[in-house]
Amino acid sequence: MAERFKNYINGQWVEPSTGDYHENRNPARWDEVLGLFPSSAAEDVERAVESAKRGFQVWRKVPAPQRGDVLRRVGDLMTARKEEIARVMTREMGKILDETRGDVQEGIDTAYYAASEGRRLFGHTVPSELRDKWAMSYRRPIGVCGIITPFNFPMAIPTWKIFPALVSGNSVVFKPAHDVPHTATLLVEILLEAGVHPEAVQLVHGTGRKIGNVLVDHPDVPVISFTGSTGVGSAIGEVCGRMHKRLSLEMGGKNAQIVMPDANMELALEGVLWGAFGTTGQRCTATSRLLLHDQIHDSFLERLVERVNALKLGDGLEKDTDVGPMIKEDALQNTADYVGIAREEGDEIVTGGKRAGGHGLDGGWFFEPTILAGVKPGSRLALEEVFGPVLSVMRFADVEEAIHINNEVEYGLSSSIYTEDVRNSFLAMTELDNGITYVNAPTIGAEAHLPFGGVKQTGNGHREGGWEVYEFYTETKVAYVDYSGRLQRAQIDTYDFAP
Ligand code: UN1
Repeated sequence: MAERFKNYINGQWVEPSTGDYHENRNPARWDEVLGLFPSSAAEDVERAVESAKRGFQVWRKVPAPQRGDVLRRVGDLMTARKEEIARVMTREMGKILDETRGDVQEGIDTAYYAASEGRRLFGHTVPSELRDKWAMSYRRPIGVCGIITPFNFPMAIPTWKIFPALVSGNSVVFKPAHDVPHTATLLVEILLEAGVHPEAVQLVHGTGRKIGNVLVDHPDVPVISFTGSTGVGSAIGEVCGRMHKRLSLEMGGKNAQIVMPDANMELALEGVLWGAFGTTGQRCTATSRLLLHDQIHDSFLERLVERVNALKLGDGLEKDTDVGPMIKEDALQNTADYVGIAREEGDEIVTGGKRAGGHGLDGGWFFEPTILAGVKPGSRLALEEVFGPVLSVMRFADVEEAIHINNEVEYGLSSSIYTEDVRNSFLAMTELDNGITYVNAPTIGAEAHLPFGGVKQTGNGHREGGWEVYEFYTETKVAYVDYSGRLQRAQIDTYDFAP
């Protein structure tokens, strides 16, 4: 009998009000049940929000450097448990151990960065227009933050949101992705062990439709941070817009890697392999378009296909596995549907294109790493996010055309150019419409201490990570202190001295 896990609400590990549980299964071997997790309902969210409101009142008064110290302990505990968490994550999410270790490390980096930010949280002190008066701005926490996260980075993405929210003095209600509840549970255990106030963090398991919506709609949750699909993000945006909530959205991508004829080809090959097929293509930052210069198109593609065909699919816990399974059947079906569309649109399926079987893969959601060549600008495979191991290859004649193709999609998360030429590099950095551009590195690989996010339909202008996310989780307040002992009227008495 599989272990039963609980929600964490009101300072306690509790069963869901529904009494219902769902199975958490291993995507590499679907018959393996890893645990039973709560299928929660509105009532659970209501209780969590009520408790988080109390938690906020206590936690906001803990001095920020002390909140930072708690986050430092979180980093230490995550470091001590890194291997254990990585293994849990690989089993429930599928990506290979190297990657899940990286995912935990990103959480550790985010924790230590957050710890240091507890001693900064800068405001400004500026001269007043008037004599004997001080003027300053400072940061205040906002309240209960609703945190809704995806399956693909089960540790890193929740930490990007939860750690800065907590260091800033907010409380959080965390609704992790339905498919990765175990990693989320470990994260909450660590937060509590490190000393976060027991009502400042709440964990409610379940689906977006049953409980995510309740959190978004809740009048006592003034902040929502969501990473996921553009469709769901738009629906959340409508509600939050109506309710004047602060909302951070991190959504789709259709990221391109550009290869110039002057590039180091071996480096560019390694970059696209990692960018397109790491995490089985299930990253917002995945390379889903490869733009090849006419001069090197054929030779590069030939070498790439050879390398892709050598990738080994399998269980992410096994040492020699390069690419793990997809998260679930729906995701696999969606990818297969896109290959069908590619076929109809006349793209050439150079390798892959179907569910992988045999060699012990039949019991999991494995899809062959797929390359589509001759993808035409404006076609669906050139424009739409697949979120699977499918790479659309397109060609271009010069750097201006490559920039044009990169920019013609509705998304704008990351981009990459491989070139040894300084002009090409700076043109790309300046002209590519993305939140992140990599030169001689793949479209994935963001670091925790820099702002992460995209332009256009990828986001709504906010950034996660780095120093900018602290703006999101705090409200600016201004104070003026007049110690002149008399009424001083701003704008009127300001320039009353004789020059
Ligand atoms: C995502 O793609 O969903 O940039 C997040 C990276 C990671 C984060 C990716 N650090 O590769």
